[in-house]
Amino acid sequence: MKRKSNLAGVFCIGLTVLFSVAGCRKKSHPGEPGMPAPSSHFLLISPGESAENIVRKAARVAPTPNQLAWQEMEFIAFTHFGINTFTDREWGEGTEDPSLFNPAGFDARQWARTFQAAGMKMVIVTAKHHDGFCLWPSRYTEHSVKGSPWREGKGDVVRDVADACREAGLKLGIYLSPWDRHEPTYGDSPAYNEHFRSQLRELLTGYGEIAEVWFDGACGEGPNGKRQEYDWPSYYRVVRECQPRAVIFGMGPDIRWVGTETGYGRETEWSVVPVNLREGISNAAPSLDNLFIPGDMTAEDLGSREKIAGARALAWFPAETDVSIRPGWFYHAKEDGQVKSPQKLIDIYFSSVGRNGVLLLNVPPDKRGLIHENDILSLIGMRRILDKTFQANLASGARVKASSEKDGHPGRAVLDGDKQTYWTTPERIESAVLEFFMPEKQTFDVAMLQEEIRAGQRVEEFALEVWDGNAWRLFAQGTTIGTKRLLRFPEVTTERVRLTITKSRLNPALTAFGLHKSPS
Ligand code: FUL
Repeated sequence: MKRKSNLAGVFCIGLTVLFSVAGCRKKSHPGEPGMPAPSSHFLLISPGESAENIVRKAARVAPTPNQLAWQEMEFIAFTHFGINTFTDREWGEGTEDPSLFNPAGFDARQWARTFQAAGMKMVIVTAKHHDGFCLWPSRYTEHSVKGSPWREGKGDVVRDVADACREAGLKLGIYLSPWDRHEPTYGDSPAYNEHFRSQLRELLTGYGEIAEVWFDGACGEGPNGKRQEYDWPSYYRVVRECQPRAVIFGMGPDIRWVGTETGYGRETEWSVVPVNLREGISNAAPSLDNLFIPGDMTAEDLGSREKIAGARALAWFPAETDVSIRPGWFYHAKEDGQVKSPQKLIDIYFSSVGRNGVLLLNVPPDKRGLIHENDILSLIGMRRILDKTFQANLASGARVKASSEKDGHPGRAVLDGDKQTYWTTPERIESAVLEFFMPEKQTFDVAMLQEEIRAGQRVEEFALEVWDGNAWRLFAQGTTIGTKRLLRFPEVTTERVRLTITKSRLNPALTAFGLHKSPS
């Protein structure tokens, strides 16, 4: 997903937002005294609203249950696989002969085993990339596995991946490129939109539950020289109808592209951001899927107070950080020596999952139809480091003293390992301190914080300090927290730490705090 300027012509890029559903309702949240009920995942700002009011409203925008489930996955796999795997290209022309596709050792269970062992929770498969070649035997084109020698044209990659994922307890996502360089109707907008919806429906009805639908923004000129106008709202309707629990990425309204393909998200990553709406809407319960206009979400600052002050509408639109384990998205033998090392993957994990994003790591299967040994080694190496780092929360035995806590939401809730409990302060107390007294000295170099995002994303600035016997000494600080914030710093040894929330949009609510030691 990136801004493109190239061969086939002009590309419409974009991302953006929108939703409609009501905010999530859960017994310990809305309506509780002192804890403002989260509103919806989307809201309109009236002309003339004060900046202060907008900030408070923004802090109450909350994820939908689908978005929440997606955020909790944290780490997911992308598999770019298709005709490009056999032509050694990144973007096919659409003229490739399907007979080139022949992954003789194809084994989706090997993919699923690898991803499961790496701690990933979902696999997103490129059912159709820009070249139009379909990994499933679509009824709507001959340009697919049907025309390949693989399994004598009777194979179905999507089916095998779906079955293997189910067996391994992984969720399944689908990448279906709207840009199709093979399909003759592409560029004849109504006809191609119908074709695209048909393919989408095929995938969303034939393979069990689909948890994410990945819409890229690439939009090249068709062979007939005509530009395709994608009918996004009609695509969303197909997804909502066929897979009501799926989230729509990119050009859809549920999840945004983080804005880079490096694997590094923003230091300050807001899940609540301004969104563009079509004109002419009324304030009466608008259907956001219909109003959403994909837009450019690549700016460095998307959700600061300054940005939201001028917004017409705000939405919960969290970041997905996609990156490939190799230089390319597709497999190329010449890149076998350029697989990212476990240390590099760890750095990416801290800069994506640890910066309020979900990490979508691409691991492209090779010509055999298998995940390459080098990629497996890196993934396993990464997993070992993560497991060792996070196996124990060194703060877990601490006594917790809060500068302020609301009834039923004590400071120690951040250490109980229970996602359903959280610490919060009474309303209007927007800066607060949690002090941790550990029974004995601990040595750590990683801190982990999680906000109770079901109540919204609120924290704007925090600091971590250690008591050195005479005074407090700062050892780490950050801005946003969101779903998860990870910080690394030089080793600290102490039995006393304090966390200060210095700035928050509403009373802060934290569900977890951890101190960890990475393996040396
Ligand atoms: C981009 C595509 O053009 C690349 O080929 C790749 O699929 C990447 C994830 O998205 O926009």
